[in-house]
Amino acid sequence: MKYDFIELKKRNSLALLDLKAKGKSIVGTFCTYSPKELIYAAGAVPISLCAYDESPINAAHAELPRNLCPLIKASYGYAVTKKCPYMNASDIIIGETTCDGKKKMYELLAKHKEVHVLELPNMTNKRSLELWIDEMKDFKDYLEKRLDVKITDEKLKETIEIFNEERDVLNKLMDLAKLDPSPISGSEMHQVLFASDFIYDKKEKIKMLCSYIEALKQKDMSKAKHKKRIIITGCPSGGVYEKVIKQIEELGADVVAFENCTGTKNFKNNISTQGDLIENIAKRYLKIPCSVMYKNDARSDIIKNFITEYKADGVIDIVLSGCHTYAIETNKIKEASKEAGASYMSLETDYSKQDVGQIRTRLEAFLEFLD
Ligand code: BJ8
Repeated sequence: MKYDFIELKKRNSLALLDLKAKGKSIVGTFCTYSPKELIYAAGAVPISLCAYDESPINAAHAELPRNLCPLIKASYGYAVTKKCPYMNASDIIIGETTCDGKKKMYELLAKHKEVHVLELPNMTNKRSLELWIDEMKDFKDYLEKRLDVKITDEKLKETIEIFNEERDVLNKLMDLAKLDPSPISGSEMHQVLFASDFIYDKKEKIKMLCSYIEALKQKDMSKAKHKKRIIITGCPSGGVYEKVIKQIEELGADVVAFENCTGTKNFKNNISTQGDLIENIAKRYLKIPCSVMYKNDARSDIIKNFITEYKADGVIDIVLSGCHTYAIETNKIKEASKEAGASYMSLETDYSKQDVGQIRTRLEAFLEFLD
């Protein structure tokens, strides 16, 4: 069996356009806080619209400041250029009130597409949870009316079970990297996790992931050598994969875990199928340890645990230029890393190729220091 997730992603994208032509609704999302279970249970296909490519950025500059985060500019640039098939195919776009840049971008995006904004609270206390539960209820009502469907408890439970299964499998995949040497490289893992968001056929994906995990477990690692072990944290890494993840590997180290939205923020914590399902969905999503939250202490605890569990030597914190919340959290993550016995480096970058050499030099120095 060939484990080509990129090929599967391509096949799914083509099939997606077919489904769209047959009347299936496509719901674009920009953030891990989007409760995809509700979209699925409404019979629609959720598709990630975060752009990881420099090419559409110029088109956004007429309306967005140059010093804004590249992810926001590139995503909006695609709405302007109409060159992203996923953006073009989206009937509705879901936005959340996360960082200021995204919030203001959604206002502009409404000129191009129907945008439904979820009011994500800034904290995770009891009152915030109540607000978020109400948002989930309103979102369910909105989807039912807009798509003319009924999201029954039965359908929602079934969908939650599929998503829980998918999260379990993705966790198992990343758990493999706890082995030293790891049978899966960071770039393989990144490729699978990244493609994963674009494969809407969950059953096919889960099946392929399970056999991929089995094959990795059987891999002969007797001649593999120990390498320095790195955890990636911070902003989504899709747009800087080549210059960060690939270069770390070229320099002889291993990336063993992704504590970001390409990685565990996307698949930690399952949803209970007992009791009030909407409440359970709200609880799961509010646990995501994103820097946009006031007092986001959970992220430091996760980093400390990861350093122990993955036997990591270093933590590399990716900060996309203009991302204030992740930039401000760098000191906290540095302290947490040191406390758990790992070296730390924050890496501010964007989607351009201008700093590839500079990043390589910094990575080289950091990895050398680990020896
Ligand atoms: S849950 S990380 S997807 S908000 S990098 S656009 S925060 S200025 S991508 Fe994010 Fe949701 Fe959090 Fe994940 Fe703003 Fe920062 Fe840019 Fe960001």
